Amino acid sequence: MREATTGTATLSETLIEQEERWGAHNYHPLDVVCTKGEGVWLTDVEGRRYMDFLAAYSAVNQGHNHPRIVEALVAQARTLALTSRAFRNDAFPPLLEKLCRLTGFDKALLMNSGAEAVETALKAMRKWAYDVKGVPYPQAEIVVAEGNFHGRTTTIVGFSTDPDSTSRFGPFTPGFRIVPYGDLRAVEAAIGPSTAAIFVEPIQGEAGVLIPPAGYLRGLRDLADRHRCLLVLDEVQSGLGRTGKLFAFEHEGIRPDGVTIGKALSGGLYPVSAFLASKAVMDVFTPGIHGSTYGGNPLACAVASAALDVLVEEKLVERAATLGAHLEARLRGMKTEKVEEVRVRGLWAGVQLRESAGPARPYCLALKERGMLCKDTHAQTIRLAPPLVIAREELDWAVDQLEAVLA
Ligand code: IF1
Repeated sequence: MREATTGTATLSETLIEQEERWGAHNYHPLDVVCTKGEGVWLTDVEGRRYMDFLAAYSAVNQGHNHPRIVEALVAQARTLALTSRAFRNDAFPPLLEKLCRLTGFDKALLMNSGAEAVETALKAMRKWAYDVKGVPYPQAEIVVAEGNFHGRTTTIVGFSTDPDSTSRFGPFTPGFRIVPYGDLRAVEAAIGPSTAAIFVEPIQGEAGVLIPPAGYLRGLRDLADRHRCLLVLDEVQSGLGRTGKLFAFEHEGIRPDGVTIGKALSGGLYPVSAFLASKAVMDVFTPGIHGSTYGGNPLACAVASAALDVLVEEKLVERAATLGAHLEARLRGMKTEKVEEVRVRGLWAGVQLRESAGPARPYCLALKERGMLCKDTHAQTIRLAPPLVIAREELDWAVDQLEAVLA
């Protein structure tokens, strides 16, 4: 419940105070209290408009409150929202087919959050190792990368190397081998007879939009094939158009055995995630061994179906490629002494500041004052990820703002 504004406090201040008083302090958000979203724009409770350059970490690739996805959500909510998987529903089968045909994977398993899709993938990798590869139980190992971000469950944070994620949440799940990101030799050295899979992000998001050396994914594919283990990629953030391809792995012309997606699968309207895989991998799941009350519910399926239609029909993947090239050229052309490195893939960029420029957060605060919202990561990187529906002029305006605060 919103309390009445008291004294001279603004509505924003009142709401922030209420949140701090009653909520857990597990975030440190920018102090902008949003109340409305449309396309690339967010409006706060004071009526100020901001261009959204985070896009809810790529969940709103299709733009905020895309009318077509909203329509699908409302229509389905009026009809049938949830059955659980104890019964079948008529929105689920068509979504499965659409998803598999679009992505080229044999089978899909629907969950809700990205972390749940990752947990599903981890279970699949391990069970495949026992059932198909013949690894002695329970010795399966999964090779993962330093600097990874795959979600917040206790198993997932257990193989994180970020002290914030792991801090005092142990004891952790065993069976993970952590190797430096981008280093094929380290991966090969970590592979043994009990290796179930290699599991990485094709581009590391939280680590600061880190793009691995050319040939890395192709090398991982090759290692997985030679050592008879799976290659599974986490495309929860990089997938569904962000990098200028439907999947980031397409940049190296490879196909993994499985992939996790989430975020933009619903265009930001509802939590929907999935694990997509080859039949050989997905067949390790048998009735009763994995699931979720909300996974594959009609509302989620209707929303995801519309979100995929928007992605395809509005050619958002192609758009990310074209505008991404423009973004890269503009970022590289910025007149500033403060930038150490610019990393761009599609409409996804990490602008890494020099040590001397200080932390990224004050620059994000300055951008907020100029009407542009983005988020720092790893202290010295400004991360840019606008909705893929952004117009070229809007993109130019945003880079102008960035250039101004970095001048
Ligand atoms: C938060 C980061 C982004 C992800 C990949 C799985 C998940 C994520 C590659 C889990 C989630 C989020 C969650 C969000 C912050 C965020 C994030 F900075 F922490 F790394 F996007 F860059 N795989 N990423 O990036 O998906 O369970 O959250 O649906 O506040 O934790 P989820």
